[in-house]
Amino acid sequence: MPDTVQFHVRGAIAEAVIDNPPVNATSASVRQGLAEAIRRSEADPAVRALVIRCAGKTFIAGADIKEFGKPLVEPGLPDVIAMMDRATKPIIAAVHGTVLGGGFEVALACHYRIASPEAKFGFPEVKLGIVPGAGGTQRTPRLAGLATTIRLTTEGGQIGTASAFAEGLIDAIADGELAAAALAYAEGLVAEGKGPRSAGSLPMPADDPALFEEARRTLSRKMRGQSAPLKILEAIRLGYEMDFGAALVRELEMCRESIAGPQSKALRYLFAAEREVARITDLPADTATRPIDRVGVIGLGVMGRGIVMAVASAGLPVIAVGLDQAHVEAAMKAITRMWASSVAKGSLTQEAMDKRLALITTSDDPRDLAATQLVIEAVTEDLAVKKAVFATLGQATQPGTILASNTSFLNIDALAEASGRAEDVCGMHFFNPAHVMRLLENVRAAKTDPEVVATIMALGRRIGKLPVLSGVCDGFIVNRMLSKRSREAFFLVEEGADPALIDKVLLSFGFPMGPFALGDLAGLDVQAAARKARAASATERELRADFVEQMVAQGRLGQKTGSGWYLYDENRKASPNPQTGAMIAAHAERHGLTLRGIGEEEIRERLLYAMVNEGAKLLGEGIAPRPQEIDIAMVNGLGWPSHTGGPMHWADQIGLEKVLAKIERFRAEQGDAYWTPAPLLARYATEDRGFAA
Ligand code: 3H9
Repeated sequence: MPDTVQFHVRGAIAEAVIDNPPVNATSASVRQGLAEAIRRSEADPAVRALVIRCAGKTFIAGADIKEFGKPLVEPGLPDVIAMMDRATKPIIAAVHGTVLGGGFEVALACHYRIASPEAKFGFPEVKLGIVPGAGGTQRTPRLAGLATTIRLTTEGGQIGTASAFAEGLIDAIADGELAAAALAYAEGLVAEGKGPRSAGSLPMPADDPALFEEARRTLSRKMRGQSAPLKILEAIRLGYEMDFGAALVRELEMCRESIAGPQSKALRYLFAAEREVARITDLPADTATRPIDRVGVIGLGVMGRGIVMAVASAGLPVIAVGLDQAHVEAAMKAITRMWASSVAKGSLTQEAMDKRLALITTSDDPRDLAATQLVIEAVTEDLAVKKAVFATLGQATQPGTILASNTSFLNIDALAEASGRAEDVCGMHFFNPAHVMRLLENVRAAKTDPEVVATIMALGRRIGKLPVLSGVCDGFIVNRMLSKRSREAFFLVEEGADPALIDKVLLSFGFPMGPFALGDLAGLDVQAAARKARAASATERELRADFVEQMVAQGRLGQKTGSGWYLYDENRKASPNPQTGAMIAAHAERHGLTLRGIGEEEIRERLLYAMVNEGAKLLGEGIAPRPQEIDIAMVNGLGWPSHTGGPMHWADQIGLEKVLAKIERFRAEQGDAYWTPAPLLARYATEDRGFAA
């Protein structure tokens, strides 16, 4: 037997115990071990049944992702599963932890399933752009029906043991220790003379084409541009088109095709990148973290409130400090209202809401922050105001208390100096709404202590965020890259592109929204204020493209006034706004500009390559440690479509030489100020390599 699978016989019951840390993936040695265990159990006349279970924290969490793209080492998982189908003695899966993907498929191919009460079941393949390949799309409908199968396989969510039992996906729930319960269960089966049985011999549930059609429509909208969800629907339908055996063969082919495709490659890259960005390259793994058991938040506007909610939701006590009592009360009212609406919707229990509220204490005196080990500042975005707050915090808190700013654009080094304790100062840039958005840009300033960096990275994960480390620059990773897209979007409009076409191009690329629909949603007054704040560093051409200011002057603030780039009805449904075309034409005439028709390809490339080029600058300047940080930040902060892997991975797939050639063309047409290639991009293009080597 290979090291990763132990085989014992206890009386009439054989046991195969998989031990392949960290998540008991079905790596080659596990597949070999399972095959050998089945062979031995079949060959041993004393054995009447075989139990398959796992050591460690989980049952098999899926196929081994690290083997994808490499030559297959025999036997494949479907071969092992075929052995189970042919077995003459009952095989029982005893499952705990996360029973996912290929692991769930192994369990479903076993003849009986017993689960510990806390187990979770799911098919996360879709999140990796993969069609399940070891019978998941064929056995699940036969056991649990179509609706459950479609939901589990196309959305990639998980269900608990109780639901799995109710849906017919497991046969028993372990009472007490799983190994002992499984042994007793197997002995019971033997005593009752129960033999093997295969879900494959059950009939498919009655076909329901309307259900498939509805799923197709929903998935095309919710997972726009992704091919796996629709392929999975096709795979489920195989059960109606051919017999079980033939359907398994075709399902496996579809699985392999999906793994070989660019979307799965991109999604697997992001899976690894998400884990990679937790490891800071120049920070020794044993860097100490500072204990945090109480967090302070100062400034209780929209961002401050969201941060308070995020911290309290994670079970950490938080002191919320506002400007005065009226601000504090308004903030607490807003927080209570938001959680109450979650309770009303059923996504939060009243008990959990009460617990969270009990973790929040309030004050209008920064001196109360002395009781915290981390203060997150979220006061108004004004350097003088923030400097004053940091000077106060430097005095009001103990040395060693981490002082983090939630600024989006201001210089954290300046705040660090103002505090008098620069080594304790860093950035923690949350995204709005802060209690919902996963991305957190943690910012290391010039003098930030390594322990502070390690602490905020760990704390970010503790409060359920996805922290990415950035250096100090104007806008950090996401806003700095986004500002280049906004610039190009306004320039394209000035040159003649229809804003609705620009939005459509990004929507079809896979973004949830285009820049103009987004502007209308966020509020054009908000956008105008942001443009004003940054006017000093803007070029003449950027200032001239003042559409937002023009609309604000006319009282067109976007969705909230029913008119912006688009018109909105009382349900906020958008339609074309004739005033927009008129504004663009008048603008062109006023400035003597000639409008031209601009095709979708140019629109896409100018918007997206502007971001790629800026990403290359961030890398070259060392602001972003690796392309992974940029890709994770852009996918989770801006909604860059995950199935393209993020801007840097996407550019790598196109080829940096091609990207550079286009950037050079835009430079010739648009000028050096906007399109000088990042030196790193130019160098990598000539070295014929990508950002990710
Ligand atoms: C599949 O099954 C296809 C079949 O249908 C077809 C077969 C023919 N393989 O997430 P964590 C590593 S597709 C290899 O931090 P957690 C991970 O990289 C697969 N390695 O822990 C990390 O390594 P490192 C379907 C894997 O406790 C370490 O384990 N299955 C795999 O927060 C810890 O991971 C999935 O998609 C894997 N399958 O969460 C499951 N999974 O420390 C994906 C994890 O070096 N996995 N690793 O960075 C998960 O969802 C979570 O990892 C899990 C644990 C919930 C299991």
